[in-house]
Amino acid sequence: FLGSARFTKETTVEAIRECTSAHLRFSLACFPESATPRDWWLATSLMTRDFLTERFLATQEAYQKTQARRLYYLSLEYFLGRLLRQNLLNLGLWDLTAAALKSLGTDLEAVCEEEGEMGLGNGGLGRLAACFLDSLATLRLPAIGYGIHYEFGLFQQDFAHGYQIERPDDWHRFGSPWEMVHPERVQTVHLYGTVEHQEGGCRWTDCRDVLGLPFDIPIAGFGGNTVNLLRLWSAKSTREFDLDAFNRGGYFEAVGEKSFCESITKILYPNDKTEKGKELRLVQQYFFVSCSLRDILRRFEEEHQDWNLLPEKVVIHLNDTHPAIAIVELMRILIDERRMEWERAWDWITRIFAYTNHTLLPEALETWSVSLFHRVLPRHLEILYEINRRLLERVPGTGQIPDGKRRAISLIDENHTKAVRMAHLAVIGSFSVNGVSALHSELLQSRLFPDFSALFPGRFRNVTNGITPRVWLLGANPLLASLLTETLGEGWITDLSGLQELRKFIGDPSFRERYAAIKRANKVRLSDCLREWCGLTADPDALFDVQIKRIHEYKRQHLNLLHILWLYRRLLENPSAEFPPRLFLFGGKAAPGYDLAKCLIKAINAVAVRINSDSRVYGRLQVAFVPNYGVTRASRIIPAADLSEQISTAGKEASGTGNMKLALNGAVTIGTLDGANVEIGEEVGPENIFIFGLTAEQVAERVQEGYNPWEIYESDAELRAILDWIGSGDLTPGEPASVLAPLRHSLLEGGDPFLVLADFAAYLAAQREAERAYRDRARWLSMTMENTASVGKFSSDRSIREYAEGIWRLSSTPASD
Ligand code: DL6
Repeated sequence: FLGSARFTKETTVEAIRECTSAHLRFSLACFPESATPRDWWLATSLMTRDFLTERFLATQEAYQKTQARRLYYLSLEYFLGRLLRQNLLNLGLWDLTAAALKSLGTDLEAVCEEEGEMGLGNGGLGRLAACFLDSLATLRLPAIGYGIHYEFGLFQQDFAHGYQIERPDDWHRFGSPWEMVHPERVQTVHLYGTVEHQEGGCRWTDCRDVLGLPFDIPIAGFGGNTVNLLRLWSAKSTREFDLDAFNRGGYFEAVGEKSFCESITKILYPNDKTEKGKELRLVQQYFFVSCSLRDILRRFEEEHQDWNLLPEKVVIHLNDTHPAIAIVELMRILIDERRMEWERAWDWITRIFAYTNHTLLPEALETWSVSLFHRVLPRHLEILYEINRRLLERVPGTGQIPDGKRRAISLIDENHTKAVRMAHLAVIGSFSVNGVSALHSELLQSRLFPDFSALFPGRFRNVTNGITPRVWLLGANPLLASLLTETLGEGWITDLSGLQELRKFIGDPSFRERYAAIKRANKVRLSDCLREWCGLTADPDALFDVQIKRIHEYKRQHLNLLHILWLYRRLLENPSAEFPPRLFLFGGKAAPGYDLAKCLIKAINAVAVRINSDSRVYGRLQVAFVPNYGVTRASRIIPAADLSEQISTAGKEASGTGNMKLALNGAVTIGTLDGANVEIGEEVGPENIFIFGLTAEQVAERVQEGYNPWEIYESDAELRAILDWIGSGDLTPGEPASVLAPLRHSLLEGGDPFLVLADFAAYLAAQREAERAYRDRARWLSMTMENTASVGKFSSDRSIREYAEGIWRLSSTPASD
């Protein structure tokens, strides 16, 4: 409905109004007078999509004309959040649209609130993929993201009596204005079956076939020149309905195949670290990888006559091991379908694939039992064995029995039941393997893959994660964004290192006052939200101490909780103790099957109820657990935070990206030397961060020596009292005393696997230091401004530039205006 209006600098309010009104009338069949807020959101989104589509076509034309080398980013997760605000900001149409809607009697901010979020991801990994898509388009890089069109995203979280309740996330129930379905690009995927070896090749037969239907979502870069594509596959049955079975009287049999197929993309697995041995998960992975590879090859062949150009024109990135089966699938296509020689095919593979590892946690390293793998992908298992045979040939060994090294690097783990190690496959099939922070990349080589690192020197590197400033500053913190633009110009939006210039203003009283007023306003805004989200009346002048992330033992929400209880006890013992008023704010979901994480949620909620209703600490201490934490709530919380809790056990958090978002918005970090905290510390300087606790090396040493949490328990009376209190049942009146006992148990009898007690004293000291700094208002303000000014490195534009130049060899390919 754009009519003659095109996306240019001259796009007018009038054009936007007409296009929105036309969608209201012709796409939604409704009159403006009777339009609901949702109708306005839909019409505004469809108007925005028209502009996106116009730029999308121009972008694809530019890529095709230049026959650009393309990146194909494979990720099982994309945590996009809401899209309307971000698309309008990136297209530069926010103000015009606000004016257009106002003239139609509607408020754009309110319209944006109508949007649900696209939660097709668990946490950091999926959100990183979303930030990367934004940066790829902003840097005008020829790229396509591929993933799964889950019918249900990450579960919605509620609390009942402090316990986590999960509800399905039915985000797609009424469709989405952002996507376009392309039935003409459907792909067929084969699963199960058997392999027949014949002369001249082999046949994979008797398979179950599933269709992959693509849903396309446009991804706008900032400035609107480039709009890239995110293609998400939805599984459909080849036979919607078996009429013969139905006629025989079997209704369920008649729809059985359909429901099997559709179950494949029904739901995002809600676990962010482990998902062992689930057949459906392996099927999900293979399904989206197979659809994507066929689509990639089709695109290549439409553009190029010469098949030999494939490794020159195509680079495929594996976002963690989830899509690593792509290595074997492409190998199968090359040798079985394209009849290439093994050596040549493998040479191509190791020029096409690159892999990012996102975790060192052993339980998160994917393996598939050989028997399951064989059942689902029999031909792939054969190929995998051959890849392994050739790999092991490279390692000196003795006869048939693999020596320690061969065992260590083998694609097959023979220690328990035989299992395929997907991380090993990803490493040997890729020309580049990277970790996501300097520390993590170093540990990847020294601890996780020492043998591969010796075998393939030069393959390993680091690319520290980043976040997009368009979402996490321009979109989430409009007041600060305006101040920055007014002070420094717009450059920071695409070159975040430009924030360094802010240092010149840190001593300027009027700038300081404005910066402080913005933080205060954001805290007031969050306080309003907290009333709505959890019925809490927060004090905007309290220190907002924020820990927002998935609930996991290694992230140590319990360390935070122990400190809260310590503070509570202190205040009760000594009501005149000098502490600034504090609000401790938590947000995050626990995997539904992760009992201890759920117990932690219950514990935090129980402590919140106790403290918030205790008049003795009224006005001094509050605790809030924001339910259903996701991208949308994060963008309200982050701009209002004072202190950012990044307190994982050193060596366990690969990078973290919440740490970057919070620092950029002026929160000061209290954290361990883990993941990207190390680099944040280097950028902001030791005087602007509170670092505490054991280093990764010291953690390893303590464990090696035989760490015993009971020794700390015995020697620290205060800590002992807190742990016993948690185990006593006193915090959960009316419920069995055992409700929170697992928490105490894990820290003592359970051996405290994440060394919470070992870091407790150091954490306490760092907290006291943070309070001292906060009470000195001038010092604190300088610290927060220093944080904003210093973290330009953590823009995802910088990460993507490093990938594009150092790994993908991609060139910026602008579309014509
Ligand atoms: O790289 C993105 C993000 C990191 O910032 C987190 O530190 C890391 O925990 C997370 N990793 C995962 C791994 N899941 N699996 N597999 O989510 O990646």
